[in-house]
Amino acid sequence: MEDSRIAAPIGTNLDRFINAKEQHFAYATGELSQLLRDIALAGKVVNREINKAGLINISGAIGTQNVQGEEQQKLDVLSNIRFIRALTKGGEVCAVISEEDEQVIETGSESAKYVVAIDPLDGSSNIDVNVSIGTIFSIYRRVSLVDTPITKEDVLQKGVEQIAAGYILYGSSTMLVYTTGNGVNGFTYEPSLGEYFLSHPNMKLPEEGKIYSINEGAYNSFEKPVKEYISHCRKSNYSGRYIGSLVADFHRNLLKGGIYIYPKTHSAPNGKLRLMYECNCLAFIAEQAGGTATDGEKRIMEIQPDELHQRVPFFVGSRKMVEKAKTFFK
Ligand code: P6P
Repeated sequence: MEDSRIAAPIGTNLDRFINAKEQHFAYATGELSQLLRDIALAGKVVNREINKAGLINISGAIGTQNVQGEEQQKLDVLSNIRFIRALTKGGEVCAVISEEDEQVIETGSESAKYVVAIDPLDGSSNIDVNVSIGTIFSIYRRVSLVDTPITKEDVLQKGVEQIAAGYILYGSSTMLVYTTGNGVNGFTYEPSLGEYFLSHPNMKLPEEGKIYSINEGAYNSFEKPVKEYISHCRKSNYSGRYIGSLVADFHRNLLKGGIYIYPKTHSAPNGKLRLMYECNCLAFIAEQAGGTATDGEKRIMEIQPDELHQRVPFFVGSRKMVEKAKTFFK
């Protein structure tokens, strides 16, 4: 239920909005607000580097692979450095799970109470072809006592334990969209002022839609229920829209209604997308905006992670579309 007291007028800057929200929640402390500011600031720096990528030699691959065995792009590594530095220097985070790092990054701030899971730059292979890309993040409260060593339980938490989640979309305009569990708000970045301004207050994911996003190139390796759902979409004259950049596809569906699917395939038997820093984050946003996220059978946010870079099949978007897709799995 959106708290009307914290509705803010379009044009409110991010800082003022965060302060206003903080004042309405007794339990909120300054640390979460400062952490959101730290993420937003790192996003400004990454945005600047992305926008000049074509001009200076930071495009393309660097000849190394990340823990996923994926070709690392220069901007992947740069973005990871920027976000890890911002999260470490901020002092509010005790541990970071990053797509770009095999192990948990302990910041050394054992007195900090937050854990962040982040994909610093998702879809980065699209950079060289000027397609929108994004940062995706989740924020958890640590489970163990402060000033004690980080535990496995601190970093492998279910999505329902998230206290905040969001993404930054580096597109035709750069947007920060996030939730702290009371609705979803979108901020558009104005580079000439270096500020994010509230442009999409109280975002709602339409419960029905006519867009389905899936890479049909892998059709032959889809499970039968997925093929049956695709047939349903085709018979319903839905539009196929697949940018190949998760944040861009998700954001369009959030605004217009639609479903994004990355199912199991022969090359990705558990799906391609990662639970901790892609699926849980967008599932939280989707649910807070009235949508749904599942692995085909279970609610994404109820899945207990057992490893940092765990992959899951992902169906997310308009509630009625996701529910319809689930009926084919029964
Ligand atoms: P495929 C990008 O690598 C990504 O993680 C998502 O942003 C995107 O939706 C998906 O993978 C594209 O994967 O296998 O369809 O090329």
